[in-house]
Amino acid sequence: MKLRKKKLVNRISQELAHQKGLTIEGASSRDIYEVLASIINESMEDNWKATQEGYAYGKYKQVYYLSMEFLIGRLMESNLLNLGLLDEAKEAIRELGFNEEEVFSQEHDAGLGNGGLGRLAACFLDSLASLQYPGHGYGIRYRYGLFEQRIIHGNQVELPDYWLTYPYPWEYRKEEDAVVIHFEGNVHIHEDQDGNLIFSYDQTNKVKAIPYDIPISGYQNGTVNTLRLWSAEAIDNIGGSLEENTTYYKELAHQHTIEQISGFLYPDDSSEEGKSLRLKQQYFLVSASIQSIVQQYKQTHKISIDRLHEKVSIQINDTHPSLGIPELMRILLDEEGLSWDNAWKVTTNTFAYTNHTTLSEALEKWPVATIKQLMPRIYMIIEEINERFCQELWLDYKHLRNQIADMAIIAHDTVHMAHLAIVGSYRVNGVARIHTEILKTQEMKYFYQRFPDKFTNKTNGITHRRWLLQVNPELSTLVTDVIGSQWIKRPKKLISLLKYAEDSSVLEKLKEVKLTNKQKLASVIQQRTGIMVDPHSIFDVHIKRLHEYKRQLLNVFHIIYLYNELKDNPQQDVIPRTFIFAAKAAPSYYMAKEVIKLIHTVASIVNHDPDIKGKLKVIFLENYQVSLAEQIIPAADISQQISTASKEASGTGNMKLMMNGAITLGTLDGANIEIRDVVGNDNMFIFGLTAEEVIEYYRNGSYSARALYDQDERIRRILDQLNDGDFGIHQMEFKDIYYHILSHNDPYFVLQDFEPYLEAHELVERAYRNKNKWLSMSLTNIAHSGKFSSDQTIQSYATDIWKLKQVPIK
Ligand code: 26V
Repeated sequence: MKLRKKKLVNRISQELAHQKGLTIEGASSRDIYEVLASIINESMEDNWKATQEGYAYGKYKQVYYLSMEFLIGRLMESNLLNLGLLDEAKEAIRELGFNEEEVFSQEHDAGLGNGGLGRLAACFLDSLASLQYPGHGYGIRYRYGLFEQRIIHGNQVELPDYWLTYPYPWEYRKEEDAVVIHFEGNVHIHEDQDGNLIFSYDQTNKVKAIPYDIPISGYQNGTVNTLRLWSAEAIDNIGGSLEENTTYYKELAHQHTIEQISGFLYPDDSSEEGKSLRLKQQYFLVSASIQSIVQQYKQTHKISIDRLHEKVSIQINDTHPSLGIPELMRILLDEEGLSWDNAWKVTTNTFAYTNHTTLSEALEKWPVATIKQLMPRIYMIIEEINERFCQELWLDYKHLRNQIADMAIIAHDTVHMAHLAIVGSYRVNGVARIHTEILKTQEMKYFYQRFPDKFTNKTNGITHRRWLLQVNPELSTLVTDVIGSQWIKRPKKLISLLKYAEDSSVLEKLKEVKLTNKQKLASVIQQRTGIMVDPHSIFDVHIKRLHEYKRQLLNVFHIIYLYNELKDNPQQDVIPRTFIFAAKAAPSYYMAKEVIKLIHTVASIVNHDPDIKGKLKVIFLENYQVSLAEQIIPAADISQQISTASKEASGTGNMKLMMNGAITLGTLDGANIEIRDVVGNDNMFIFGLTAEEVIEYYRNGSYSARALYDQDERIRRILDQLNDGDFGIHQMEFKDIYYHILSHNDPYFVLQDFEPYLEAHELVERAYRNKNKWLSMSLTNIAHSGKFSSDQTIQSYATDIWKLKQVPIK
């Protein structure tokens, strides 16, 4: 360790001089960051090459994970960790007179995702490499990631996230692997001598896709896989016709339009505007990726293209890349000359589809006209797929016409992407057990009846290397001291911690670790908000995208209730609580933004009220992103996972928080159910309606928010306070929330779950008073969290869906 640290210190000094002509004294944290990144890259290069050669030489089957989002966050620490150099690097940085956090935070988060779906993709890449599976990511190199959130007077304001101000050190532009994508144009059909139909296109708008490759290293195992992100560029350089000014400007405008394709990441947004650009992005991603996959297949395997599926699986992350299905068909039919039946066999044995939500507003549908105009040949293929599928259905379901209409890919001038994805894939998976069951019995029930073997569950997971080893070094050291270090490679070994659930010396150390982490977060909070919080208070954490179904509003109602109680009875003996929120709302999601404003308004009242005497604090940390989550999670006591049952497909924040010893306060939804399976009711706080009850309410329509308002005076008081403007700057400030709940009949059952939620909170407080019991619960959660490592999840995808072999690197 000493030696390697010394070497690193010397290397950094040398490279500073060599690359930048600087001495240590003259260097900034930025300089150290850049130089260290170049050293890390050099250490990965040989392994990256060896990994690619190994895959090609052994002709192993490869999996490609296609996703519109990869929320990878920062890479310096995880690369160091994987190279086995993290501790040495931290020491070297300190020895050079710098602060490691300052150096690591020079890296702008790569925020190329909205939330869970994008972060899952990033965790999967980590596990694929760490398990030595040949698995690569394909995505878009957006110039602007998810917006930066600022809060001004309690309101969310969105700023562009320009993350490429400084050169991004982890990417390699691969000019030689560029491909061309065709949009629009005309399709011509001819017959060859044998009477086969031949399709050709002209007058298309061509866009060049340039790949930027990012190395994805495995944990201390030599494997380095690739995340390939595509950037859109115009094909012809400007300047060919300088004499003619109009052409020059036209050309510039044209170039600008093309570059827009990889211009920015769309927020999860209900808005209709700019939709066709989003569709262009999707086709851009899949066309570039599939061309690249086919090229690599041809270079590696000297077998014919009709065996592609033996060597390639393509996983599509939600329906966003589902145009990959007709795109592969197009390549096989028009470029490789396969027959329809042959091409369809290959395609449907290559694609597998993961569904991440059952929210109807999030299920993708595109107008026929848009697809037809932007990608006419692709539309023809979708039409043919639909035609053949409906004919098949017709044979079996003549008597069930409605069912055919419900399953059609094209209906009412709309293309249903989920139907295309199911029909074109050999496996369809949900992301938690309950979610998969809901797909099978509700949302996709006809498809399940027709293709029962396609459907499978793959409960999500998170990489324990980033979410425990890297972000919580104090806890990791404690765990390793107690049970040894095997858990790092085999997360299920964490279960050995259970033996220490009653061991007071271990529990005492766990208490110290949590307190240290809470003190650290308290100082982050102080720096960012100016508010002092008490590290001995309960840190009650609710961090995720802001959405009505995630019910941040229920949390706020409870805070208002506690505030009211304390105002009525200031002498009450309560354990001080710090409620911590972080969440971005989609820019055009009005209700979500109102909730953000409400949190801030309640915070400013509660935090400044002298009667409260610090018994309650409400903190909202702005600009939630991976690096902020990494600071909050190790310090959490309570993990709020309170979605309306049946709505949260899985959740992954629940797993991260559990792994760091937080105790879940949650509904029986998503993966919370599977967390309960392992830790039991004694080690978490479960409350509220079940998914069956929620679905039944929707079905029979018997729910009445108004009745609850009339019956429960606590609820009435809170809602009236919103309507009367008690929490607003002006009267009726939050009347929209009030009306939304009462006149839309509280679609997410906030009022129905209010009382059970209060009771659960009382249990939390009671449990927290018994410190040893609490610590024992916390340790039990950590012990069981190995089940939710993405290593487990990837292992299951690899054996059941992809049929992959592990490839040790020489
Ligand atoms: C999209 C939209 C678009 C329209 C407006 C409402 C809305 C709401 C949500 C979404 C995102 C859907 C996809 C997604 O991010 N799903 C998340 O995937 C995670 C990984 O599987 C999973 O843990 C989360 O439960 C699930 O919400």
